[in-house]
Amino acid sequence: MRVYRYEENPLITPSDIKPYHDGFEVIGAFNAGVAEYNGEIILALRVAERPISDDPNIVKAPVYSPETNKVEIIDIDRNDSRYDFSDPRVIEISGTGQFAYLTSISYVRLARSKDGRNFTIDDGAFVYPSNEHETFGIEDPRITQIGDTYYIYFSAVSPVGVGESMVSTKDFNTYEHHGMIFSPENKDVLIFPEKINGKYYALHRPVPKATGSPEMWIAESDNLLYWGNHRHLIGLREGMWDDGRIGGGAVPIKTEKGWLELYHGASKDNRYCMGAVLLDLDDPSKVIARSETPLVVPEADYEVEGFFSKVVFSCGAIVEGDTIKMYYGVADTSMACAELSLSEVLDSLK
Ligand code: MAN
Repeated sequence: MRVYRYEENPLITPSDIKPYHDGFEVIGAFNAGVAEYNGEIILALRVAERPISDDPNIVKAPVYSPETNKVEIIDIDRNDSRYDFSDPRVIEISGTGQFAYLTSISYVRLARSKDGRNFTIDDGAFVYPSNEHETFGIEDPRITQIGDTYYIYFSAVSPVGVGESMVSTKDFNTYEHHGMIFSPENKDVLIFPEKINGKYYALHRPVPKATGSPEMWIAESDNLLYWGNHRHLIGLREGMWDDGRIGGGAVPIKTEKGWLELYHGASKDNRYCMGAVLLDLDDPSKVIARSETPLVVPEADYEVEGFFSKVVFSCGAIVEGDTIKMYYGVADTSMACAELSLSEVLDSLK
């Protein structure tokens, strides 16, 4: 597989972004949703900001308060054995696999470009936490354009779980909030860009507890808000690149051979790669083919080293002729873009 990584990579890094919160530092500008609007490419960045701690023994957890519309900071002693600090992203409750707090708070900020390589970053936030389901932040936005409306949906994180919420905009200036469309625990929702046989479709990724794994499902809707007819789509594959967790990545791409979904797969040791699955054009619950080996593996230094290393994670792509321009977050830190040949990707699927 030929993968052409832009010379300008990483295209956007935390140092390009002025913190939105006083006393915070930007630690990530990554996992952006992608749209074309007014002759420009828009990246809806997940910007993660962390309170600066002067004391190495204190970890500061930011929590948004819907009552005050401000972020409050909770100080946690690094020596407190009730917590486990080994995953830099979270403050885990020791031995439970669940987190008490995140170490940063994310929101959505826009970057705009005419050439797809050089971006100007908007001042301030575009979508900012606004309710009790978003107190730990909003993450990993994807954008589906239907007509003149752009649906932007993202993980809404709070103490009651991680679900998927949605807003819509026509102008990337104001938006309407539609609330939570998939309840916890669910992430990695991808809404198809058109109705198929009269229904909207979405991929989603629940995290079952009693039995089952974090795998990809598909659902239908008449109105983009209420989803049903949930069916399991694809699962983990033991011993392969995607045996840890999988989830949808970019908005499904319509091709002659079927709907092409670029998805992420993590191995058991948390290496995140991008691969693809091809779904039937008339019935996307039918799987036609899938990547046996990943299309893009973290290898460039900016993909291997960062806040959370060895991650390539796409939330959106643009297709021009045979070229897929895949925008992707690298190492939970920055944004990059790589071009792939659509026909080569389709031919590689088995
Ligand atoms: C995981 C990671 C983090 C994210 C949390 C909450 O731990 O994806 O980046 O903040 O989940 O969604």
